Amino acid sequence: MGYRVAVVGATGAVGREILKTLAERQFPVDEIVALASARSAGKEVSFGDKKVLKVQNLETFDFTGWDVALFSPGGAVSAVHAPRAAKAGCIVIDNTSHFRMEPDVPLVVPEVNPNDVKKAKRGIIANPNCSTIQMVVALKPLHDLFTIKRVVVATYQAVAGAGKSGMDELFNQSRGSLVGDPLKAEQFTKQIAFNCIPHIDRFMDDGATKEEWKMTVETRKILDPDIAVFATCVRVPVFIGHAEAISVEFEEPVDIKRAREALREAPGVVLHDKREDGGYATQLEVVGEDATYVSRLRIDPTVPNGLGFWCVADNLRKGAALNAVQIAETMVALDLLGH
Ligand code: 11C
Repeated sequence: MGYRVAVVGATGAVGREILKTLAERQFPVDEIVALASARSAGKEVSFGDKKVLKVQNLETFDFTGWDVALFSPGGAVSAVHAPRAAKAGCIVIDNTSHFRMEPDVPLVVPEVNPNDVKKAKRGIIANPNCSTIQMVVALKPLHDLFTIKRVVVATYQAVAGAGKSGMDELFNQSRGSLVGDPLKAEQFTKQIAFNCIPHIDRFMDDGATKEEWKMTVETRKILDPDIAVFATCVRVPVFIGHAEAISVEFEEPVDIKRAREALREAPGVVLHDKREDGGYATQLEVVGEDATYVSRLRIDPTVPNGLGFWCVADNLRKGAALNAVQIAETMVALDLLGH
């Protein structure tokens, strides 16, 4: 049996990646519709190699009879149209930050808390922030072994996290600085070409940015409310792929051999850690990959029960589209989708 599937925000970078991922993973689709703002209605988007979909207007679309909608249109649009779709009986998987911290909306990473999809009382499931997703995928097997107390993380986040305009700005500034053209900073607060900016999303009252706050509160909601997280989120001149340097303090003593074995076995994780020149994963190498890569695993002797590692993933894929599609797959496996 197949499903009637809507993709909302279908012309954006994540929307296109969702369509590609649904086709690649052969999600059981009976009918598929691509939706976006009135401005984009009539444009064409690809679904797999053979099919082209004409984008329809989200504003006037009736979700009655549709099984699942994967949303990535921006928070303000999801705020209006996700509840409208859910009310019509269509399960919503929302990629924006709008509903994530609402208590009756599960926040799901299928490798970590798959059964939380059963708690979708309002018919909405939230997809976490990209930098949180890859971190909790890597932390989960370690938490199961030694119980995490505290995490300190510094991120190295690609401009794709800021959408197509972020990628255009890095391209134009890089080109401009090499050929002597004037540089304009529009999307980012400072020049991003050949630079790193310790600022993603808006500032909060305590001096953290909202991206840093998201990493804290989302990790606690998905993995364990007792874990303390201190994050510093940095935008770097990389087009696609987020990297993170993660230091963890555990309740129990750490056995590095067991940590390695657990990471090797963990779903969604590839341990790529050879302790030699080039024996680690970098952003450029994981573009288009599904897994979260863990490298540079080592004991941190500066704290009791400490472990540090480097973690890399494709932020558009595991950080957004793939995780959303995996949530839909989880619902299919649990027989929670369809009428
Ligand atoms: C970035 N992580 O890299 C952001 C993008 O809450 O879904 C995703 C924002 C979100 O800029």
